[in-house]
Amino acid sequence: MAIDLYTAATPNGWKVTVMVEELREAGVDLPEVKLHTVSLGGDQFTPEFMAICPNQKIPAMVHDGRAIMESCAILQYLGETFPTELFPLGERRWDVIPWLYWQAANIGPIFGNKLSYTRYINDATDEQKAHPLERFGKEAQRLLAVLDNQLAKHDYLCGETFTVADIATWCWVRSWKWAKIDITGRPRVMEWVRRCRARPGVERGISFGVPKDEIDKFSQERRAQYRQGGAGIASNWALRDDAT
Ligand SMILES: N[C@@H](CCC(=O)N[C@@H](CS)C(=O)NCC(=O)O)C(=O)O
Repeated sequence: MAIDLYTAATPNGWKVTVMVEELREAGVDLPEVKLHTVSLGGDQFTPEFMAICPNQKIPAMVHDGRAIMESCAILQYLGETFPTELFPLGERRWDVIPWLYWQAANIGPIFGNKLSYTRYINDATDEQKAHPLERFGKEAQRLLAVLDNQLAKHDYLCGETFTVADIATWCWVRSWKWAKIDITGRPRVMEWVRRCRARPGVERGISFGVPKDEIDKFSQERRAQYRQGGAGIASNWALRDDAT
């Protein structure tokens, strides 16, 4: 049965397109993957999308009649349904699952907030932004130190093999320049960013929704587009306080 993936060209969206391509690289004979682009200008709030994702955010997926939201839950579902080293089963899975939660609870929100205050929120003064920028910037550095400690022990986040935890974390950390989170003082993290980027499955996954020559560096036009889209989601005036 086909997999229906509802997504957009964002870090959380790319996690799943990378996973799909990595599964293919690992030799998995995946069913057809139908990609549905969700315009974050409002499609996330439609009743049709909320039937799949009550949380009103991409990515979401439907497979075998089951709808799944939350990028890391989707990674786990795909990992368990199509077993490979990307999501080890048995005891070894406990090397990976905590780091998948770590990404969802830490890297995503902190890097996302740092990015929003750096690039997208345009209804606050510089003075108002100073405190959250400092807070999320410092916490991002602490998380990078945690990542760095892991990479001192092995080539990837959870051991010597690339797993869903690398996919989830890398999709955020690779945008360090856009979020203005400096990783240059951490050569091991820089090298891991490069090591993951060199994988053909990763390259194909992050190509989703992006012109080939802009995979690693957005054009001015793309920057403006992301700034506009980001502001439409991030600024207080755009936030909704209902879920209807
Ligand atoms: N914890 C969620 C976060 C998903 C998320 O924040 N998605 C963003 C795009 S990266 C989104 O859909 N934003 C739309 C909105 O906030 O209205 C996950 O990992 O799937």
